[in-house]
Amino acid sequence: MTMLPFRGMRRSLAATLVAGAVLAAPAAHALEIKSSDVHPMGYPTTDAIQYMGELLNSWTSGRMDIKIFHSMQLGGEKEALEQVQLGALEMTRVSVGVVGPIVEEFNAFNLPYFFRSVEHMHKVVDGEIGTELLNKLEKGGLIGLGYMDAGSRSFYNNTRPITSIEDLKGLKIRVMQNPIFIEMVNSMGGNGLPISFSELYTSLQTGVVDGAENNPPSYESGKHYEVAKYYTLTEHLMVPEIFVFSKKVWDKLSPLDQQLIRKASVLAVEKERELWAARERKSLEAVKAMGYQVVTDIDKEPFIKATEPVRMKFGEKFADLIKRAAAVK
Ligand code: BDP
Repeated sequence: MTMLPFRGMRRSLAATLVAGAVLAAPAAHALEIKSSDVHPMGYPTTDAIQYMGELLNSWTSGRMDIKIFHSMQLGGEKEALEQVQLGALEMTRVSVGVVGPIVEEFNAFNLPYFFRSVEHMHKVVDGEIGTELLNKLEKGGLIGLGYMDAGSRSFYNNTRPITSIEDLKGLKIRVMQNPIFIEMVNSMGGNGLPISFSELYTSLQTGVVDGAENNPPSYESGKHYEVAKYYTLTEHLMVPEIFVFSKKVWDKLSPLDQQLIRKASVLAVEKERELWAARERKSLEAVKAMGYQVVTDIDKEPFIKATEPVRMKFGEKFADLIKRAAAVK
């Protein structure tokens, strides 16, 4: 049996789990976990979930596996979450951006200019607060398995390069389906329009919107530069990714299978973060190399100032949570 590596301290626990899983294999049910993602294979999130499937497969001698429905085969993220809540789909990887409407505390992570740095974000999501929020997902029919990286989101459009906040004025900007992002864009002078990621390319192409906002890997991987050629590093959001399991299905799994999935999730997060760091560096370079214009030198202060009312309004309800997150050093 080929065994994939376990890391450090967790080795003995994982080895015990594996030994148990192998012994239990004949009696236990086969489990094919269907998991969706809007990104294609080769993207950090899809590759990390594939790795998770390989681990599960190896640990259970093929009894458990993950089948990935990538590239929006199952539509957008709102729909995927609904399917997972219903138990029609076992798992999905989505942006925390679309989780706010299910568990509103997640909107703390969706506030513009909230996290100070990637390190700060990691400390918050990997610490007490992150776990607390993952646990809250249960009331929405979801089991939170972990947070992956997604860098910072910036604006891009097909009308003009954004060199100051004034350039955003009047631009129709697609946002993820969550009211907080509509108000965020409006506060900066644009018009925020909530549209599913699965309809974004066409919306840009047909001029339903003038632009959108996302991290460099999504801009590059989705070929959005073809239809929105000006990218500006406003870095106004640092929204993590999340992957969730259906509580309906989870509750029927043996404690051992649940442990195996949890264990593989931890390793999938590590894998995604490694892949992310490399991909993020490459994406903007790739776009620039194709001759597209990227504005990197931008004064963020006016953007931070303009979005203050959004942080006030949406942050009011969980002021305590926000204070605790801000205090994380
Ligand atoms: C990307 C996220 C993806 C979201 C997408 C979006 O990886 O989960 O669906 O943004 O803007 O960065 O909808």
